[in-house]
Amino acid sequence: MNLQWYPGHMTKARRAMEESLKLVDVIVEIRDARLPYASANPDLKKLGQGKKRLLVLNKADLADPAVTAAWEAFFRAGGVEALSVDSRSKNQAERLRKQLDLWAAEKSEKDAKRGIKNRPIRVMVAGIPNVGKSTMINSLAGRASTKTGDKPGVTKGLQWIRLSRSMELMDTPGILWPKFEDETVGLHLALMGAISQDVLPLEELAVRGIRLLEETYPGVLAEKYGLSRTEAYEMLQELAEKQGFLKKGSVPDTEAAARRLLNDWQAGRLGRISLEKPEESEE
Ligand SMILES: Nc1nc2c(ncn2[C@@H]2O[C@H](COP(=O)(O)OP(=O)(O)OP(=O)(O)O)[C@@H](O)[C@H]2O)c(=O)[nH]1
Ligand SMILES: [Mg+2]
Repeated sequence: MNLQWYPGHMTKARRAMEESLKLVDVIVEIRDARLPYASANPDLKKLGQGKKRLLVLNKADLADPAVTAAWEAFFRAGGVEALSVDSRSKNQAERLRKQLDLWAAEKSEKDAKRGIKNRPIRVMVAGIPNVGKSTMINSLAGRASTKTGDKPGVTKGLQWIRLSRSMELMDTPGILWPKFEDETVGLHLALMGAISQDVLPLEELAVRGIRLLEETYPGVLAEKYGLSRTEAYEMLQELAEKQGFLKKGSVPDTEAAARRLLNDWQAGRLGRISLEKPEESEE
């Protein structure tokens, strides 16, 4: 699998983010709780050196709760503040707000000691495409202050949002690194819709997804769709037949089946599934 995907707006966004980093006190890195390893942006760790860093495992409502708890423990053991949330929920966003408020208060105290006029704490919200950055900001702000959408690449430029007199947030476009050296990373991102699915033939993506599911959550597809086959491509054909996705001459439309399967999976209709466990990855 050779995924080369780096739209022009990302190159621009990355440069603009590097520039703005000088102004920022805190980086909130949003990752997908279902794939905390693949959804990390290696750039951010580098760019964020010397700043406070908060790791958010978002879309936790779609991830396996036991696995998410293990990830939180894993990050905290490594000295990283980590929180898992469903960022569509205002209540859950509040937990994040508490941590940010704490840092804002610390900063204000420090500024006072040094006799500097206190300015609001500036927080950059960053992460890969479609992970929920804008949604998180809207929940924190209590209003639709930035555009969200169920596809990668919705936010195109940097945008400051004032939360209160003591805090400003910056929404950023999702960025990825130009090339996936690690094939599994690309596969996991494509499966969860973080990168455009056009980069791979849909059926190939679904077949690989089925194999992963069968390894980690065996029987989940048989149960959901009433499948009896066990080979991945045959399962896709059977799914097409069951759903009535047929082409001319009653040939199963495996592409339509693949689309259905991936949509169901991404939307959580196969249950709460995590693709990555901490012991299999390094931070
Ligand atoms: N189930 C679930 N869906 C979420 C959560 N957070 C965001 N979403 C959905 O994920 C999709 C992407 O959300 P956005 O906030 O636009 O993502 P983004 O990271 O700003 O994306 P870009 O601007 O394209 O980089 C939207 O359909 C949201 O409703 C969450 O915690 N749980
Ligand atoms: Mg956005």
